[in-house]
Amino acid sequence: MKVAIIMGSDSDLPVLEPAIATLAEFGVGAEVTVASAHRTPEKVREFVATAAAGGAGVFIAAAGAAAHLPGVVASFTTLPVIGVPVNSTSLGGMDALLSIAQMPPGIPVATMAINGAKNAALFAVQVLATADPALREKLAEHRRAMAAEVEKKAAKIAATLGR
Ligand code: RP5
Repeated sequence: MKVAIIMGSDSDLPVLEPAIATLAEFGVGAEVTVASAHRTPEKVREFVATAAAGGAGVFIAAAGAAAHLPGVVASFTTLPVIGVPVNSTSLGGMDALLSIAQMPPGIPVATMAINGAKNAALFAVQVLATADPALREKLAEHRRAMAAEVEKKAAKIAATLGR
């Protein structure tokens, strides 16, 4: 397992699914759990310690509302923590975004966009790729594929408009 994913509730899972799928696409092992900074703080501490001891190189932590989970995860490890604010309240995820992004100096969390789970996975792969040339090549290929998709769309629109 290279990436440890922790979410505050099972209700966050649909938001995290693109991250899980993206890591699988890159062949990066992931362990996924539900643990809450407020409701099961001891479980959070244990999961972080076990994942770090088990070879995780980076954490993805996702939560909604007053989202303390990514900061709490970061408090237990010096491994990089990527935070995903989840849109799960009437504030549309702004509450979680600010809770995660506005970490006081000393314990950073790399904050993604609201519901930005796919980028969290890509960022995790980029972190791991700093020490893994094969992963770097997979990232380069992924970008080439995205560029080819854009060109395909441009060609389709040009054909539709007859230009
Ligand atoms: C947060 O509260 C969770 O991360 C979730 O986004 C939100 C709602 O949790 P549930 O009430 O669905 O368990 O802690």
